Amino acid sequence: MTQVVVQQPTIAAIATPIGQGGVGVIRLSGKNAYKIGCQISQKNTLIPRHAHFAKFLGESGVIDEGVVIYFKAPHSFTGEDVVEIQGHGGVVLQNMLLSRCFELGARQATAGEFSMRAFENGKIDLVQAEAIADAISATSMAQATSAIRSLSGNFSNKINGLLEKLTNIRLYVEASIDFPDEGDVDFLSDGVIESKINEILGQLDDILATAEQGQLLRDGVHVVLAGRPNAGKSSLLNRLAGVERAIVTDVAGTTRDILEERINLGGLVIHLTDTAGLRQTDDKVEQLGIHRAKDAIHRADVLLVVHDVATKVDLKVFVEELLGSDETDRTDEILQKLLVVINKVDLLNDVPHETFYIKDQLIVPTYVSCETGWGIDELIDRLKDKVGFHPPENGLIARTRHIDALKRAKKHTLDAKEQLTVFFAGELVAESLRLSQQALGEITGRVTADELLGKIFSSFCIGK
Ligand SMILES: Nc1nc2c(ncn2[C@@H]2O[C@H](COP(=O)(O)OP(=O)(O)OP(=O)(O)O)[C@@H](O)[C@H]2O)c(=O)[nH]1
Ligand SMILES: [Mg+2]
Repeated sequence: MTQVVVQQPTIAAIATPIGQGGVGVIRLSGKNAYKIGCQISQKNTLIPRHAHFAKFLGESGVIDEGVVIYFKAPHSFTGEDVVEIQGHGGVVLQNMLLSRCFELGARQATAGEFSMRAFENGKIDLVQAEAIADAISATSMAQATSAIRSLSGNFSNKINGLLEKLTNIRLYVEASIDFPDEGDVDFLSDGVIESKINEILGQLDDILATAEQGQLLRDGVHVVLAGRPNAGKSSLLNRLAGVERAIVTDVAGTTRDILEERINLGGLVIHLTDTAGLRQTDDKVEQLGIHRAKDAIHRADVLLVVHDVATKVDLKVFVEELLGSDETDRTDEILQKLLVVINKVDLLNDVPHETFYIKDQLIVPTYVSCETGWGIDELIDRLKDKVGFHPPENGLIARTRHIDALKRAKKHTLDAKEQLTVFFAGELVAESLRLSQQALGEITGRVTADELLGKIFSSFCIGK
């Protein structure tokens, strides 16, 4: 049976990047897309999925020539009638063609509106829609391939598999509530439900672990460099970035403002912030810089404290001072995200291996030389360990909202297990499993608030 799609008012947008290119594509979707496509390309009919060569006609003559393709509903990206007009990739030509589409009744598509329609018409689920945006904005190969795997349905299939299992257990539980005396078996205590719940918990943990890696892959981590003036913070940023991005001099207090650089460390994207060296100073500009540095330190996922191996100042004292200067006492929080780097080991004959304790935490510094590059690979490995970045072979892209929903699903499933094994409360088991299902359904969009949809699709580019 052919799916019936209610076609909405026609939208149009330039689907290729604005600029100069061999080809530029205008995309139309909606109830008049076919009619507008025929008018512009001067055709009486367009055969679905055929490339028709055409001269594109404007009000006062031919605008451009190229290829027009018609995708008949529901066999199109949006599920509606879609027409793609492929002309030359010039800004003026593309805008003239787009204006012509508007004259013929289409309106400008808003950001993500094509994908929103694809979602509404059941062509893709929410995870896949997000994966499109992530694939387009990917800045590393790992991000791109993971996004395409999510787009192909790998992530959605895992969620749908779990949803199906939850439905089955709910049926079993509901049956045991409705027919408590059926046969000789007491459904609630025969162990079947418990083992099925355990199976789901195991799978939830697996998906959660994959999703957490996927979120790290997508969003990266915020790493902040802090330390005394001249320790080599800016030199470390330059070394990790592979370009001379920050100014480096032997003048203490060189960096005044904070500077952020996005760096790809073998798949892990870090947003690295260089800061002003921390010291007592009367210089107004430097004071402001130090204030900003402290703000950045609190916002960091990982704090790299850089120390000059040759300085007389004791590193332990410095770190303790840094922690002590925090009025709100987030010492433990800062200790958690702390990595200590001792720089300039090229100035020594032997690299020391000193460790020390702050509170009860053992601090094992990483020794490096920003000048020669010695120890930098080890630092990168330790950074990855610190944030738990170990992406699996077939990773998937994921977002914070997915992880939040997975965690809620896990909590409700654990509740279900408790109601079953501790309280033997069949109704409450069923209710917790329903809540777990609801949380999982939010991921693919089976149960989703309109407000969330608006938020997701508005972050897309126009034309997608
Ligand atoms: N020998 C040696 N010198 C280094 C190394 N790394 C940095 N330096 C030198 O140390 C000095 C300070 O380096 P910066 O990177 O500007 O130090 P910073 O921590 O950013 O300093 P401020 O911006 O003033 O806080 C410069 O003269 C660098 O050339 C290193 O590994 N070995
Ligand atoms: Mg600096």
